[in-house]
Amino acid sequence: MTKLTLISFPTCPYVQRAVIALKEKKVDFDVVYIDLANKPDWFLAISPLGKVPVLKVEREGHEPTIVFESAVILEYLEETTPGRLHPEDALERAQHRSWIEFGSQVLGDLWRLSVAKDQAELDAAQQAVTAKFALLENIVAGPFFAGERFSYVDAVFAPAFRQIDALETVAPAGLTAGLPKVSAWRQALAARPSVREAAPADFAELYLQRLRNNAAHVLKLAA
Ligand SMILES: N[C@@H](CCC(=O)N[C@@H](CS)C(=O)NCC(=O)O)C(=O)O
Repeated sequence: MTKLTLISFPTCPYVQRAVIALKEKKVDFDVVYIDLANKPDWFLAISPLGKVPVLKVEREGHEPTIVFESAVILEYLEETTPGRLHPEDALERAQHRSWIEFGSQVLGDLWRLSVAKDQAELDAAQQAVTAKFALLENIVAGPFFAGERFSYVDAVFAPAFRQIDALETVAPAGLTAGLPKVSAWRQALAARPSVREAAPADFAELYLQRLRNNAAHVLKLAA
């Protein structure tokens, strides 16, 4: 019997990837939230990069083991738990891993968008996001990334779309405007139970509060 504990932060999009995967695979796990602004010593002792998510794996007869980096956690879960979220074919699997990395870059762009202090920084981040979604418009099969089957690429993009949903409640930026396939994908992901359950109900408020605390330029565009 293996016990899994996910060390988490409520609004972290990388944590959400792991939560979505665990829920899709119907695997039991515990969650421990930490305050990233005041990281506890026990966390710093087990987390080499000081970042969440961290997965603590406790197997009978073994010392607890730490797995860090969300993409690595997803791979570990794929190899050890039922329910396939990667394609069977090695080349397709490699492509999905490439798009997972692309998803991380989108999160980086969204981070830059959320901390932009002026219009020039905001424009640059916004253009980086829209250019990546424009590229995806030609790749997404629909309703999910690779068709009917939900995959890890979906688990990776769902938290990015959740951030955009929150952002667009106050400062419509049209980040997926004019992209029908990406927009439909965004809607399909928002409706998926594992995605809905992967973040707190007040996610949008928590996310926007962080933007307010950072005096984010994007909020100044709000009507
Ligand atoms: N590459 C990492 C990124 C994780 C990450 O950036 N987590 C953020 C929260 S969303 C974090 O823990 N930041 C704390 C810090 O950098 O001090 C992953 O995929 O797991």
